[in-house]
Amino acid sequence: MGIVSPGFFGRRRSGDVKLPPGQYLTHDFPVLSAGPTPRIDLDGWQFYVSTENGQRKRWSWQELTSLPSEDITTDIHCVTKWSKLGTQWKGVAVETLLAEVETASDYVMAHSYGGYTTNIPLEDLLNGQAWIAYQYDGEPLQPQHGGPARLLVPHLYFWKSAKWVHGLELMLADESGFWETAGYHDYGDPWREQRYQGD
Ligand SMILES: Nc1nc2c(c(=O)[nH]1)N[C@H]1C(S)=C(S)[C@@H](COP(=O)(O)O)O[C@H]1N2
Ligand SMILES: [Mo]
Repeated sequence: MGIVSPGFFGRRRSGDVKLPPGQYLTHDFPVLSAGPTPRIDLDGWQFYVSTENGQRKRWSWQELTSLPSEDITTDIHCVTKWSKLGTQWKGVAVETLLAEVETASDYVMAHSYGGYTTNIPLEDLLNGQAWIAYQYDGEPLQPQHGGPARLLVPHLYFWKSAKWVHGLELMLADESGFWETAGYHDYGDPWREQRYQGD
């Protein structure tokens, strides 16, 4: 018999759930919004990616939802300490959208309808780590949770998952978004408990 018993790692049994430090488990789906829920009609809805050259690529609702989509099952972690396991989403991988633009940028500002912003390193949006999600639990994403579509970046604290996402601005230098300017951590890795600046 080896030193490590097979099956010891990678299991998810109740009572054996691994949460990031300081987090607790919730089964409901809290709503956290810094302002009112914007109502965006799908005919006027648009998603864009802008580059440091002033290039701007745009997708209508019809165009975005016609792109290849992925089903995502993932845990989410809010900086206010709730975590929710095994949430189910459908959306378009950010790399699918970024494949259509040329950029030398390493940083991204996500912009939401309503004015919310949050910054994320570009590499954290690639390689199956981030989506423009438009379904939750098999249903259209509800307005209070960011519908019609939100950014989903589940490996970072959930404030990085901009609801009512409107576009991604590619930037040569890092800049702070809404909560980052207010003292939240620039990066926000829940496993390193990067809640606030200096963590
Ligand atoms: N546009 C926008 N996106 C946002 C927020 C917000 O206030 N406005 N709050 C963030 C925070 S702090 C969290 S925890 C999650 C909450 O998402 P939920 O309301 O679907 O749980 O959305 C994030 N995205
Ligand atoms: Mo949050």
